[in-house]
Amino acid sequence: MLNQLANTKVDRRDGKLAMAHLYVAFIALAIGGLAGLLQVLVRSGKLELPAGIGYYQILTVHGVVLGLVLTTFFIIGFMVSSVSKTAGTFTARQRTLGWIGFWLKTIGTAMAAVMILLNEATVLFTFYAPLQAHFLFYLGLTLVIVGTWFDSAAIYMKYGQWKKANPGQPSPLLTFMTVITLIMWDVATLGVATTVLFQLLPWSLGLVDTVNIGVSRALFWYFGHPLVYFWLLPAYMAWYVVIPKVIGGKMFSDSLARMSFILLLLFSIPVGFHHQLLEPGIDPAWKFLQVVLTFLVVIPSLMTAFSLFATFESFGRSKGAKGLFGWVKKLPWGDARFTVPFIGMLAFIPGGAGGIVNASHQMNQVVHNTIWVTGHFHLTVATAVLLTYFGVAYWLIPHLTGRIFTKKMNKLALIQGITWAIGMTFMSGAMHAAGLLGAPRRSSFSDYGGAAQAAEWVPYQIAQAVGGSILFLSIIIMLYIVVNLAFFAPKGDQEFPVGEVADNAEKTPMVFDNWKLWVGITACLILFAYTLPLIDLIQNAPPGAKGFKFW
Ligand code: HAS
Ligand code: CU
Repeated sequence: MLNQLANTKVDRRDGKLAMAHLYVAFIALAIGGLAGLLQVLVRSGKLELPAGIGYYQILTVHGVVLGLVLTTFFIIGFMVSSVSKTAGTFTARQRTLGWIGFWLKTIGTAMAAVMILLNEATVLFTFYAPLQAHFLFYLGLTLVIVGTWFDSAAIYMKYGQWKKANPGQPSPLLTFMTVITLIMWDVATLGVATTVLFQLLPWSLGLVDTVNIGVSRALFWYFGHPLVYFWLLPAYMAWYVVIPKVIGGKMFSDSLARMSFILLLLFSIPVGFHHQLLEPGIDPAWKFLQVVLTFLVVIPSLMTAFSLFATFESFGRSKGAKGLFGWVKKLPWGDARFTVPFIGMLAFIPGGAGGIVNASHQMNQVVHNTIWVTGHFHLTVATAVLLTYFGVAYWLIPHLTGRIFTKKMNKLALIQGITWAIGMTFMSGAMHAAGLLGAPRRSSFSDYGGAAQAAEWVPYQIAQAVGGSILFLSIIIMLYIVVNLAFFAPKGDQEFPVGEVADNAEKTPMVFDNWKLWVGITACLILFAYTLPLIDLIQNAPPGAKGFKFW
């Protein structure tokens, strides 16, 4: 009875929808990776961009295409596959919604990309006011977001259908995690949609002259922090559910996994002020409250770390490992589906620790707007998350295209993961160090009029260029693997690994599927953390800002 409707293989039609998303994701990787290479070279002082192309234009391409496009498309592709596999094939209507979502996102992406390439939207991926882009850039981003609402609708409908067919059963774990992640996303995107529709679009169209920057940034970060968890949670789906099966072990606990996702839903949103700790116009008491909530959102990540260690250790011991760390040797290091995401997990230890530094109000003064922050998010999203996505792609693409992940590709994939680790150690390490020496983020090369302090940063910028070049090489290897898995690998049946819970694990309580409860608490926390400061930002606003184009 359990998992009625579940599939052994993702349905071919659902697989097409998922693959369409993955193609866009990996095209984005190619473009964004090239932009990244150019940036580190410019910033080392060794390269000048030809043909009037600006550093900040390339930086905008890099951030938008990798931070927003690659992630969103990969995530939706992975979610569609996970839900189709664990809750059953989508109905024709649900799949149509999915395709509408795909095309809205793709058209929106193309609009935003064209505007950036025309140098009409050099506003970086955070598109902070008062930098003002062409209205088609904002409209494009809006379409991307509306597209994801269609995707969510399709998945919620599928979930509802599963619940109806399986009354009184806890939903399949991957489907449950997908639904939570999308609820978080949908609630969060209300913030960015509000600032884009009611502030940035009318202002860029010239319907109004000025914009309230404080409100716009607060609404952006109300979305911006859950955005980073929207990237992370699909990686957690793979860590909790896929990896245990890949190594041949069992999940530590189904309930603990659900609990940590619930906590991530509750605490991911009312914490945006930790990106605005040094901005005026927000009372320190509200900043403090959101810092406290930020420390609460660290807890589910620590639970995840605990649960992963437990999975790895119990697997190793079941294979006869002795001593405190003997189990490490029993893990399947030769399997890229495990090792590459594992490198990601390792990177998340310093990445998460850096996040805790950032969130600590006083220490934020040391690192804010320095390249330390860039180092932080290259460990988190560009290593922990991305290497996990790569590790998923190794089996998901062949699963969907009816091919197999060969030994030869596995070997290349291991090289890919290792080169990434080396490149990122150089690049992110140098970014953290230079940041502590005060090197700014979002900045092209400059010797700042020969200032002694700026000279100190140069060796680190060269180390960044070395690391960035190694990372670019790693991207080329990845793209080669993707093309192989999509078009050339031998035909066969590649497994979609879904872990099972250890035998002695407890029964999953039904309360986890009680959405009224969780969405209700989420809404209360958000209203508590944001209502008064937003009223304050509106009522006591300085005069609005006109638009600036610095490029
Ligand atoms: Fe962050 C800025 C705070 C997590 C991404 N962050 C950013 C920006 C990005 C980003 C993109 O408070 C820049 C935005 C911009 O453009 O301005 N971040 C945090 C905190 C966490 C955190 C407290 N960030 C992330 C994740 C991201 C991400 C995840 C992407 C995916 N971040 C900040 C703050 C700023 C910020 C401030 C603003 C800075 C400023 O001033 O501008 C936490 O959620 C982190 C919790 C994580 C842990 C780690 C748990 C470890 C695990 C791995 C276990 C490993 C195993 C393997 C089991 C506590 C789960 C080991 C096995 C062996 C055998 C050894
Ligand atoms: Cu954040």
